[in-house]
Amino acid sequence: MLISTKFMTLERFIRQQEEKFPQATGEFTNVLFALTLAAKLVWREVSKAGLVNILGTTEQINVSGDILKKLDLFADETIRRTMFYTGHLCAMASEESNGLIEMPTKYNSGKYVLIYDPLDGSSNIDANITIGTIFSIFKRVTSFGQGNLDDCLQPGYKQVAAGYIIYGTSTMFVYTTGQGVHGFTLDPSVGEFLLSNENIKIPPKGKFYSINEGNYNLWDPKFQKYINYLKEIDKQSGRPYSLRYIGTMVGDIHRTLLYGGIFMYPADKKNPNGKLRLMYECNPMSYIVEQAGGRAINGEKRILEIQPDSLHQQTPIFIGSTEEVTLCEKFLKEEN
Ligand code: AHM
Ligand code: MG
Repeated sequence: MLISTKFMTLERFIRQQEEKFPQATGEFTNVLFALTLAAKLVWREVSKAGLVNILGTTEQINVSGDILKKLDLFADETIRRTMFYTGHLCAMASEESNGLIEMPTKYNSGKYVLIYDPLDGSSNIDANITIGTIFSIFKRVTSFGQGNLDDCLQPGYKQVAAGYIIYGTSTMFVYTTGQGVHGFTLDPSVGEFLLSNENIKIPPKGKFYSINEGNYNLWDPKFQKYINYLKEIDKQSGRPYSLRYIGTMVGDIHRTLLYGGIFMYPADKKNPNGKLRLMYECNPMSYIVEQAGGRAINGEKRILEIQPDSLHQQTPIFIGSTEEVTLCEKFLKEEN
């Protein structure tokens, strides 16, 4: 029978993926369903951010007397509340919280762990520039009851799903469960994410590099040499590359995924361990990029192989098209 994919909703797609695993209990599917709801709730607020006065301080009062929240705190709370009651999670951690999120007792003994960055690119919120939500899901390692830090601090290759929601010219939900990367675009008129980019593959090469080049003087000379190389004029090797930098990791990596190239946040004199967070940002984005056929390293090894020791740990990251990351790696290892 021919199955139509014309109106393949995200929920239908998730369900069809689940059917490939006869042993599936539906718990994982329900976690993903809850995430799609959280995404729509956050999108609703993000899309009216310019209309209602919810930007700025956390404690503004709106016309109806409600206390208004900053958008990133709103997103954090929305995701937390939506995910609390699935009953399928045992632990949650958010970039906005210091330690593990305290979960309601009746609902904290599920099989899965959710780690998320509620609103990435927070410095762009007030300027109507692309922002995003990132999530990462692990299976618990402890056997029962409430989850703990051991359940969270697993290397990225153990993720069972990862994804992001990008609030840009349109809103997209992009995710992987280890069977390729799939993108869904929100049709706001019906409130559904519809399949728009099935099985995304990152081009093996790309002419864009993406980095905060203002930090140039804080970088290691080997890395400076690599960036200088990208800017040299040499028609044959396609140089100079073009620079693109939004300052929202989700947006910069989404572009890299579709057009090819490399996104980097290296270590520097100010941030000796890099700036971006392994658990909330680098692991999920690396899982997605690898699933799309790209690479993600910290300069020495795969991001996904780093054994985390704390929730908020940072790491340098070089991520994108395979050939671009490999070229960067050569400079970092001074093989050039
Ligand atoms: P955030 O989670 O507080 O928004 O910070 C992370 C962001 C990334 O999205 C982005 O890639 C990076 O910080 C930009 O940093 P910089 O302003 O140093 O270039
Ligand atoms: Mg972030």
